[in-house]
Amino acid sequence: MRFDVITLFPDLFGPFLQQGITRRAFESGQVDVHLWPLRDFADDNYRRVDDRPYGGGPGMVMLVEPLERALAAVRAQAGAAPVIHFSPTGRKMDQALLREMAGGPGAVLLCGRYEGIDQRFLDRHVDLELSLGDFVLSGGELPALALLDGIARLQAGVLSDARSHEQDSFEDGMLDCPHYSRPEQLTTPEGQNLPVPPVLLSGHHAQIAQWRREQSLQLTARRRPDLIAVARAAGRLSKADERFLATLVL
Ligand code: 9WO
Repeated sequence: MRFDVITLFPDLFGPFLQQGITRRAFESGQVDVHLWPLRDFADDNYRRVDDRPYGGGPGMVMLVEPLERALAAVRAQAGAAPVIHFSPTGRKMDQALLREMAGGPGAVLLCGRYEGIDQRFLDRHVDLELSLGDFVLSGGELPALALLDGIARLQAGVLSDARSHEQDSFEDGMLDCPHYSRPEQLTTPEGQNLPVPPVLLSGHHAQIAQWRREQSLQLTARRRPDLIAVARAAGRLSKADERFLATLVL
């Protein structure tokens, strides 16, 4: 799958894509990322890609023409993948969307800066607007990296244990259970002893699976009751899940 990133700050991408487990997806070419520095598509000696907003007001607006030249260059190499723009006005990015995209052809990722992009470019070329949440950043680069990271780790062979993302929060619509590792007893500086939940040391795989499911259900019911309602409506809660949820005092 191929991603073409149009950005004023291509240097932000390299270091991130070259670190950690997702590096494998990028180095193996499973996820092929091409960076398109927008300034290369300016048409004047000052490499201008922005100008003042009509109607006045603060800040600068990204110009249509350099963006159209950049997109034409992408199209000449990459074909007709959908164009994604990152903005708080977009559809909330979620794990279902990442799963869907992880099996697809890729996309053109358009990273805005300054006050934003001339609306005429957005109207003509953007297929999908994605939001990470109700907050404002200084550019679309971090949301683009978040999408690339989320998709890279879903590629076959990227996680060392193939089943590792079946346990992730949201893969089954629930929040992930808590995790513990050594030591078995943690002594805090205040002299408290914090043991690992005993069931995890028991070796009873069925009991461990049940404990983890119940921890997931409890955490989800407390923090994200909206996700419980969705899972229930979709028929993804078992009778045992419902019995356990009925015992909870939230
Ligand atoms: C910013 C903005 C703020 C409030 C309502 C709508 C908005 N749209 C944009 C916008 O498209 N901004 C461009 C991209 C240019 C300035 C930096 N940009 C940006 C994207 N800031 N914050 C985001 C973003 C993207 C996805 N999820 C959260 C924030």
